[in-house]
Amino acid sequence: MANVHKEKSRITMDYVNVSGAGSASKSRSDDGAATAAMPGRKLYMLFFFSFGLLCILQAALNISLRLSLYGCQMSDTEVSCKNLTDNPDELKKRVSQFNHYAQLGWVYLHPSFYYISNEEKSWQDSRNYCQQNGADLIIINSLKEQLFTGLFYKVAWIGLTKTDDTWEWVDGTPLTESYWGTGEPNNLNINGTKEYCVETRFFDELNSWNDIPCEAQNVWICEKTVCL
Ligand SMILES: [Ca+2]
Ligand SMILES: [Ca+2]
Repeated sequence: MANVHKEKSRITMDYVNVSGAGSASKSRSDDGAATAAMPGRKLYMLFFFSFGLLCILQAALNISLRLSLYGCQMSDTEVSCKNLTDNPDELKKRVSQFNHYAQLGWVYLHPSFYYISNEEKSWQDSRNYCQQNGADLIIINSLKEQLFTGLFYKVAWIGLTKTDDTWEWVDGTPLTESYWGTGEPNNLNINGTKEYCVETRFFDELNSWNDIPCEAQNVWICEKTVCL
């Protein structure tokens, strides 16, 4: 009975401590053990609150870093593909485009359709053909795409030219990742013609590119990006 009474008394004092400073002062004088419990509880609460806040900050940091890294690795095409779901009208337009190029028999490798010609033309005439079909000469953005060009087993134009002594893709972006064949680009000057356009000559090798005069006749590869 004595133990029960003592426990009851302690509970009462805890309640009083919460109610006000005056009562707390009273409880300290009555029972030292009870008064020590409150600062401890506050410390625990502070600890758990701080720990929780730290976890949230860590999670936010992880997410922002992941987004930052992912964003760096994404090409403009992939970014536009990512944003596609935010725009229903754009999605409808892309579905229509997808059906169009699929019916034309172009080959699809996400996120683009490709066409390789049977006839041969100069680089510019080849580009004109692609543009007349709503596309352009292929821009090789990745290893996957480079390997893909080799699957046609043809020497073909790609959308890379030299402008002001700088290699540039048909969309105006500078060349960063390249797959030049051994000894290329060598800019051979045959009959005064510079090698300012690029073909995939060594198609059975990863590094297949060769610079060649733009007036040469080649088959060509068109690319049309359609994000779905
Ligand atoms: Ca591409
Ligand atoms: Ca060459």
